[in-house]
Amino acid sequence: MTFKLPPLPYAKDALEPHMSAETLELHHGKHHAGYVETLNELVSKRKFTKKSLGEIVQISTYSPSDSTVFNNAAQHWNHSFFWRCMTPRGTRQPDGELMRRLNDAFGDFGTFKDAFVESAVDQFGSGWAWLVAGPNGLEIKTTANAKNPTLSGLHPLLVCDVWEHAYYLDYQNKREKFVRSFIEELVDWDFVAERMKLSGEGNRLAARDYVKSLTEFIKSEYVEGKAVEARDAYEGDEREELLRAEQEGRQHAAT
Ligand code: MN3
Repeated sequence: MTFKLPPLPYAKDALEPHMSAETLELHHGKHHAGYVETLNELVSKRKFTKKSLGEIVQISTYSPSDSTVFNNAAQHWNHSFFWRCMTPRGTRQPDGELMRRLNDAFGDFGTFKDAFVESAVDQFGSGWAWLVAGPNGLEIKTTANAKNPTLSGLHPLLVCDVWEHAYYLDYQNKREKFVRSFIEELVDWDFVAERMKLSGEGNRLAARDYVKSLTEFIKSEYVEGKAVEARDAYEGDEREELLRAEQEGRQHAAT
């Protein structure tokens, strides 16, 4: 599979003054494009040619010899997600179910925003600050370098890139000011709400698929074939006993 740099979902100058066209030009057009280019070079030479981006991220993370593949694949995933999290038509705050769940998890929206900024600032060195949905409800997580929360089975709803290349041109060393602008002015809360709906639907779909495949497996002749093979491996009295049990089982199933 050849990966492509996704186009930005807005014009390069659309996020000004909070994120400049110059930052997006370099961040999207050079940094992200570079990850995609390196990833394509690496996967063409390795065992990942038929895998999706999500699969490559999950598989390569466990393989020390594939750490460069992991870094470039995960950075492609993270950046593609990051661009979608922002909009020039920001609504400044979510509503409905998303707001209710943020209030449940953090007390109120202001407390959530402060906690998000604090976590992003506390992430030492390069990394990412996330809002995720998981078994404990909505939570803020940070990850270092290229890592992301899908590696721990969590469902990302929102991310802010806190590598220096994300903010140095516009905010210099003031990461806090950058993340504050991001959370106050740039977040596409409609996208975050869509992601949240998907996490519920995703779980239901996965559960439905699991039950379906299990039912098909049980109904398949494969299961019966294996039982017959196992029974025939016995000899003498033991085999007679198994045949009787099988006969009784069939009669029981028929009634
Ligand atoms: Mn970046």
